[in-house]
Amino acid sequence: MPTFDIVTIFPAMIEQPLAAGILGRAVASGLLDVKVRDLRDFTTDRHRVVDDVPYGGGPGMVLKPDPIFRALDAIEAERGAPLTVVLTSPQGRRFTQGEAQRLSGLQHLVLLCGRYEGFDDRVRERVSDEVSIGDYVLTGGELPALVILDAVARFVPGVVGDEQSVVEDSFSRGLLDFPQFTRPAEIGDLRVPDVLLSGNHAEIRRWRKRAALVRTLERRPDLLTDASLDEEEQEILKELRHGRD
Ligand code: JAH
Repeated sequence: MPTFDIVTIFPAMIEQPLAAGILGRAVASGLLDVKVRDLRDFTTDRHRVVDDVPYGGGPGMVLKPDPIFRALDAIEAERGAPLTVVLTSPQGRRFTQGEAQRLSGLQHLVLLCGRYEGFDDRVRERVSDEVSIGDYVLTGGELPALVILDAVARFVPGVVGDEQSVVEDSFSRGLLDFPQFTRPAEIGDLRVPDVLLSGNHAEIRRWRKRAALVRTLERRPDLLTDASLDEEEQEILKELRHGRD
């Protein structure tokens, strides 16, 4: 289980979400070790300045490298080596479920939250992984850091109550989830599929496999290239594709 250090100029953006829900419980119970570090605590000037104008001119400000280097040195002195330093930016490799699982096996993760026009590029000398959570621009790296923390923490034993749901998670299998229903069996004219009320567990399993494949084929056919399908699923997929083209 990795330790987590999150370096940010807005600690409250990280602390507030970490006080609630499944992550909140995991932090409170000591299952997750997360420290939020205020980048301004690693400045040395009276005004605790973290940014400066870009060399070469242009709009906006750039995060100064020295407070970040001092933060990383302090974290390494406290946690020990090796640190894995993750930076989120639109320039990074796409963050995936597989990437989350890989990071969950490391010792010490540091998430650097960018702001403004980004980091002085020399910071990348100390960065192990530059990742993007999607192709859009945000106001800073705090939300992506929370996304990464959440996705990685789910792999820490005990964080998610039902261990089975982590390994059977749709993305771990490479398919979208099948549709879920709960009571009542009828609401207005909307009915739960009969098969789910039948008690026939073999039929239910097969219906769910088919429904997951239908969804994946319709919404995310790109996932099917890498999906690990059992024999029954391969057969259902062949049948579904035959009906389409
Ligand atoms: C924006 C620092 N992958 C999405 C993503 C990640 C980080 C940022 N934007 C989008 C960002 C401004 C400053 C980071």
